[in-house]
Amino acid sequence: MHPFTALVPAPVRATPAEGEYVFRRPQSGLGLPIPSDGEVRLEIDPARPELGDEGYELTVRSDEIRLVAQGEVGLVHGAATLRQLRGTGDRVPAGQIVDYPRYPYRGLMLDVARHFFGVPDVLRLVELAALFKLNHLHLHLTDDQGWRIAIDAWPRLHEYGGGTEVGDGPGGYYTKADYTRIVSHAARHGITVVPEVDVPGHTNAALASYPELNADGVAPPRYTGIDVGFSSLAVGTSATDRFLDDVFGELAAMTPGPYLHFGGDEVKTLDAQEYAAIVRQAEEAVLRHGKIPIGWHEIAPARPRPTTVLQYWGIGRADHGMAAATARGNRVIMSPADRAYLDMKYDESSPYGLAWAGFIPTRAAGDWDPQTYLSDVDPDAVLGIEAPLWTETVRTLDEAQRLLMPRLAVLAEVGWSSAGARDWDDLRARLAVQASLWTDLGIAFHRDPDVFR
Ligand code: TNX
Repeated sequence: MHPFTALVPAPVRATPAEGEYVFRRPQSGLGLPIPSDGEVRLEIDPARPELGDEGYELTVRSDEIRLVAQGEVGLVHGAATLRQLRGTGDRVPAGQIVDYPRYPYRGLMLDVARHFFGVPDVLRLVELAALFKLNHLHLHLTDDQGWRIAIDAWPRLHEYGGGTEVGDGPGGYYTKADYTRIVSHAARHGITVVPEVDVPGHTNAALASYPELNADGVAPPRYTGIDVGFSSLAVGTSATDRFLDDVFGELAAMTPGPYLHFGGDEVKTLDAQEYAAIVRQAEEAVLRHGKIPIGWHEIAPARPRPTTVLQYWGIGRADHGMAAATARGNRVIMSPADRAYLDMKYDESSPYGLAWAGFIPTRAAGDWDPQTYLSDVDPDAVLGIEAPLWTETVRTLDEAQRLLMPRLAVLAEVGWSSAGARDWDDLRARLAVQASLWTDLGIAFHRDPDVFR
């Protein structure tokens, strides 16, 4: 297979030419974001509108490699392409690639609440995401089982609420310095961090830390099981008011990216009015601190503002109010659980993962179109896609990688490459070529028998 035709995601246009470039220096590791060894000529040219914010033009000749983009992020994506082209060797075939994404939002979500993942693991996953040109890392920072981010005004959240996880592990949390390290590593890889503090449900770790956040004023014990839906912040109290304002305020202050996710999913203990009231309060708190709110699709009936982004996680094409919401102006990030939930098992033999949305073999992860998965949603309202990795059953980086790979690469292609271009036999062949690079880089992956025959 010619390396130009083995890229994942597939580029917009790739034109091979005669000859090849031979690298003078060996490359170890991912070598992203941007090659700094002087072997690649980098050019920022703001007068290339056809490339957009994230596109790039890569030209390889026997005497030179040249990468042009309108900005840094385009150079980073071009570097990812070059890394894949080079693979495990020291040469790249000549020719030109012009490339840009289909959707502006292409994300990976990591649940660090059910099981905690330390900074080095997160940095590694940033590099993995960047190899496939993803541009957002959504960190699910809080849940019933643990609170993972230091909040100065409410220190027991992380000091006490951070001390558990699913099972009997020690949990953990990120200091503000840790979080900043993640944000800057991500930025160097063209990735924007989207922090999520999930409210009003999935809050047992907070409720256990501060009695005044509970409707009855009594702190429950900490929780290490995997049930959902049983916890909620008290509605309409001054403590909840202060909590939302302080937490989203501090989170906004440490987050350079435009988005802040406030959750909103799976609340079973509030009635519709109470739920709508607290969702709007959370939304206002995010807006007050200058960020664009994102919420899970359950917030749609609470009539969020049109600027608020909804994250769809339904299955079987159930609409969950998305058609109406997009008609009102809301935009949607598509994470259909039967395609994009990478915590689902591949098949019955997967040693970890859940199966409530069905098995997701690698092929199924690529077998959908974000534009038409929900038939009544305005196609222009689709901001992009995100692949969530929930970690109820996932404890280590190795396990995380085996659930992600190769499906993360496939979902990255769903978000980047044009619709209709995807043919399973072709994609499978490209994944098989890329897998030797993954092995070389120490990236663990699942040997899905459909892909690796
Ligand atoms: C649903 S997706 C949840 C999570 C679970 C996940 C497990 C969503 C917004 N809520 O709390 O971890 O399923 O697959």
